[in-house]
Amino acid sequence: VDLVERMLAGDVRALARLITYIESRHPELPQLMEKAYSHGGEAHIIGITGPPGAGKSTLVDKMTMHFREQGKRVGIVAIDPSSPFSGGALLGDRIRMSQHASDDGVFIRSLGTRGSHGGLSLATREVVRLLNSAGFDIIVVETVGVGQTELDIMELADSTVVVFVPESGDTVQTMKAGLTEIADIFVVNKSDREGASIMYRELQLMIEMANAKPWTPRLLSTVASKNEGVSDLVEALAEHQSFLSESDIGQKKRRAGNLVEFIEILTGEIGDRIRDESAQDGLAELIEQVKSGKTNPYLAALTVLRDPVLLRDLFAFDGKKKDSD
Ligand SMILES: Nc1nc2c(ncn2[C@@H]2O[C@H](COP(=O)(O)OP(=O)(O)OP(=O)(O)O)[C@@H](O)[C@H]2O)c(=O)[nH]1
Ligand SMILES: [Mg+2]
Repeated sequence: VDLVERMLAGDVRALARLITYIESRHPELPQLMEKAYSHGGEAHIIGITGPPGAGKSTLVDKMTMHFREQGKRVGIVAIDPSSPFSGGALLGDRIRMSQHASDDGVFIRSLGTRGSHGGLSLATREVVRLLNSAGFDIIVVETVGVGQTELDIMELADSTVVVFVPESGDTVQTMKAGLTEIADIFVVNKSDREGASIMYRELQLMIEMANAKPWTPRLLSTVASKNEGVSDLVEALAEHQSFLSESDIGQKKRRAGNLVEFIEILTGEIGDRIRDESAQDGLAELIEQVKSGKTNPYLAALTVLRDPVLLRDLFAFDGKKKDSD
């Protein structure tokens, strides 16, 4: 029985192994992913982002408790775009160490940038897809930061939660435009701290000014460490999920996401092919010229796009690339 079949049958170790394949861009990944894809799940994909130390993992931990009470299986992917580490070293720790560690209805994994040739955003998409195929009902993607990378990664979520703390006023100022576009729910965590109500009002004003329709972003206060306000968050997420299925927004998001995924897979594969030193003849020559600076990369790209033979070589795929690592 192969890895995908074992994963589909609920084998968590097979799932973990497949995620390692994603990180190392294993040569057989496209075929394996293709197989996993034919078992599409219907998970609610939740993105959660915010500044370092805002309490995201603590929130996810408490949310997971609520979801488990509802009998839902939860997959959690913690992403740190600045970390080369993976496999659960950093972000996942807070959750890993908690009560969920021994619960087989909860799967936790961290992703760093290591080996993610195709980009962290594609790797994340693929991991989420695997968790979906493996039958998790809720998939949470935690990323640290509120920069462009995080916003890109969050595109794959059905519902996006942006977490702030009383001291993140400056972040809100600099991120204003981007935030209202991606956040479905704003959370002011650490509301037990001074300045929480100022932060709350600032966000409230921003939401009112943005006047977003048909979904007006929700605004909630939480004290994650004390499990306060977390059930409201879980409820708001369920509301947003219903909104998505009742309006055509959910479908539009998925359509756009599917297209991005297709483009990322294809460009990722082409990139791998080019890095792979087994490229033949004309293509290998061109690659060498680009590397050495004899041909400028734009000219090289145009050359490939205009030359049916080079294009054919580039796309010729036998599924057995040499390992480029
Ligand atoms: N006072 C207070 N502390 C909190 C609250 N929520 C979390 N914390 C604490 O804040 C610290 C950071 O919490 P994490 O959950 O690791 O935060 P994070 O956003 O996941 O951090 P990174 O993943 O490193 O960006 C921990 O010491 C938590 O115990 C809260 O509501 N109030
Ligand atoms: Mg964290």
